[in-house]
Amino acid sequence: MMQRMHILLALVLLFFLDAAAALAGGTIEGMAMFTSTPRRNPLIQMGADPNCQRINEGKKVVQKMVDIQRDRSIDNVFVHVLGDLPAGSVPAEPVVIDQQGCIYHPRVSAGVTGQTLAITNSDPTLHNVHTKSEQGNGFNVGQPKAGMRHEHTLKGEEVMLRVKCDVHPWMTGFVGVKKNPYFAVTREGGKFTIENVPAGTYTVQAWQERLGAIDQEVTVVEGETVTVEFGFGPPGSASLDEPAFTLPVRDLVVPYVEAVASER
Ligand SMILES: [Cu+2]
Repeated sequence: MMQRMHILLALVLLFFLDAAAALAGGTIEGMAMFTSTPRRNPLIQMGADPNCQRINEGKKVVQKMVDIQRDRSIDNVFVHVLGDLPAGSVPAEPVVIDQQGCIYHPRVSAGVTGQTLAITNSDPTLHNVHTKSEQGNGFNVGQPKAGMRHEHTLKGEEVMLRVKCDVHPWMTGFVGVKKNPYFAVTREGGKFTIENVPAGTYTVQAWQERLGAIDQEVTVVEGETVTVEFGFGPPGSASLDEPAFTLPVRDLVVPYVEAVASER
């Protein structure tokens, strides 16, 4: 009798676990690709700060305005689901941007409102972290030593919050700030995954600092994975009128994949 009860209980438990999994929604995964002829990203001249130059001795540091890979996939693209979605809980772990070699790592990151954005300095030189925001995400902090850390609680939604350094004009970073957790940044071959999305039809947007933003309609089915590919053309061809970050045209030279491959 007792044994039968146990089996029954186990079955009931299994039923509820199944139901919980089903309520977890669906998954959106995919890639960001460059569909045109890649151009070489410009090299950064760090002569303005001998410390930065010394840290990067013997290295060629590239301004990765388009973080294109050999297979033309694009990393550091911010992908997010548009519309009103449930906020969910705020992750305890911060979004971390490290200043290393006088560059922001990662160049593009993302977090939810209420989450901590931590900026750390791994360089033995002065950085001045400066953001401008009308959504409460503005701050301006000097970090003269390695090991320093500044924390900011992300306040309002913002696509995108730009991070700059007043000492080193080439330093550029972006943070996507959203109220809900349905976003990702493409990594390791332009790939992204957004999990536990409530079933429904959405507009999903992929944002790239120079190539603009692309919207695609996506239908998420409970318990299933939908795949979406974002194909970016050259600057100016996507829906964003102006690139968020502009360098002089003379810096954008040398077409072809070989050039892209050689800087990696
Ligand atoms: Cu700096």
